[in-house]
Amino acid sequence: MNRESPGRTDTDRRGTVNNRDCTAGDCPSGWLSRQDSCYKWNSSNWMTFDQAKDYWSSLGAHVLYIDKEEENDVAAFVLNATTVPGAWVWIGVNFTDERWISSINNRFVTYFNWRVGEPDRLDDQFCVSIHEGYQWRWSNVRCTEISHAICEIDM
Ligand SMILES: [Ca+2]
Repeated sequence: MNRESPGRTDTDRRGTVNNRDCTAGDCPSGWLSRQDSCYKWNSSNWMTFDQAKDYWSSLGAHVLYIDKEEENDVAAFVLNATTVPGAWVWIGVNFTDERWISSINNRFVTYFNWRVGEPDRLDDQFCVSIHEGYQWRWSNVRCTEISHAICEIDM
């Protein structure tokens, strides 16, 4: 499977986002502290879901995961502060064996925030991405789409 990103290069958005890097609270340098998590924006690349998952895992973190309603506000704050306007952003939810599970711990997802009309196309849209234009509500998309990613460390 082609995991490259046709039509976009790694440097397309670099520079645009470098000045949006997060400030640190109790988190490691370069991470944004918010409630019980630390967040870091990937300033270098657009990635497929698997690429994003592997990349953040290598940093000891995981793809942003929204597991309850209160986290919507946190996620919106973090995303509005860090992402390129108009960006699609992965969240850690996957469709497997007819169920939505967390990509972090494989548990069944119990909180959802789908936008109107989603999820659809459950035959090939197994990953979930969010977008400011839809108030950060969820859309299921193909995992090979190229999106931005925010990672999170639970403190
Ligand atoms: Ca969809």
